[in-house]
Amino acid sequence: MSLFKRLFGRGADAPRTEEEAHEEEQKVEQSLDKSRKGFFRQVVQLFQTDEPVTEELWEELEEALIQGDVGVETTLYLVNRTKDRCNRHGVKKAHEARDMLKTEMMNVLQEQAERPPVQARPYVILVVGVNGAGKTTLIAKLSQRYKRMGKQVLIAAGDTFRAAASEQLEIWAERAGVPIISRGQGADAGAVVYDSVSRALETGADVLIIDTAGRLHAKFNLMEELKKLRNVIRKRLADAPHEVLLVIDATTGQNGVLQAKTFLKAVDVTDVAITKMDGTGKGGIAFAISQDIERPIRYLGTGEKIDDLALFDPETFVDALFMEK
Ligand SMILES: Nc1nc2c(ncn2[C@@H]2O[C@H](COP(=O)(O)OP(=O)(O)OP(=O)(O)O)[C@@H](O)[C@H]2O)c(=O)[nH]1
Ligand SMILES: [Mg+2]
Repeated sequence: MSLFKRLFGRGADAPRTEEEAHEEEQKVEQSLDKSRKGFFRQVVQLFQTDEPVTEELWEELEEALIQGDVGVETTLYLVNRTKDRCNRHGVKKAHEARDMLKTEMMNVLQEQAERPPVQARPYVILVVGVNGAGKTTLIAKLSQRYKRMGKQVLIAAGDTFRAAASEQLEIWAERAGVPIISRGQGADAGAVVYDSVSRALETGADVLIIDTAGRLHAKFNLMEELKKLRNVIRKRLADAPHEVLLVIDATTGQNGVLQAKTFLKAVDVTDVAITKMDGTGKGGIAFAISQDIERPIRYLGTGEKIDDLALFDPETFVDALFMEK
């Protein structure tokens, strides 16, 4: 199936033409340059040969995957599933095992079934994640993306804690050409959020994207604040937020995944965005995230610029890792 067909209907910001889908594929491929040169080079080499499949091959695969931030548990799971698949299919040579591995890698990423797109207006997205994960940048990217798809977007500067956070988002809003509700540092985040939902309702906005803090003053609990914000949204719009997007920085490795897990319990995370894939040689983190966070990966951040964003597609991702370039 073509990438376009796979992405078609995946929500209001999915590519609408073959060309757009192809551009997106290229972004994913480029963002995995470092991983292909990094941890994945060895994996590809292991499965290029005519050599018989041996226990040693599996051990070396294990080592390479763990090096690539796939995580011990996910690595063992993946290797065992690949071994089983090879046995079932009577695979004897390393290069034949390659397709078995590819299939199981895709399966890991596909285990978290995609949510069917939710129809709502305004469609409210609450963006959460630890500080520096790339939330604000992602919001800029999403704003531009939805706007390009003909949607009327509003953004809310719900991070009122960090100095200059609102200004940073204001600059992005201007660049993307979308309106913003912002009251600057020190304002009550709940009030900003409440106002933004009201404004979205009044103006008939299609999409409202809400930024949140990644860190608060020691005397405030971030998770409690986020719950509060979610409740404020619900007061104004009972079925919102329609998407709670957890942003995870690919360069932070296993520790980043562990930190991200704390958000799962506090707010009902629906989807994950992995940022800075271009900045790591250990893109195996995507597999660990899929297994540990147990939410579909919806987006991939592929660079610092406003259009460095792709919808995450398991097949494209795995193909790009195996690509010879
Ligand atoms: N290379 C690369 N850099 C990124 C990407 N996404 C974000 N960044 C960079 O990561 C840094 C932090 O991004 P922000 O968007 O400010 O992160 P944040 O989560 O809003 O941070 P706080 O507001 O402090 O909680 C910035 O320097 C971004 O340019 C990406 O996909 N690739
Ligand atoms: Mg921010």
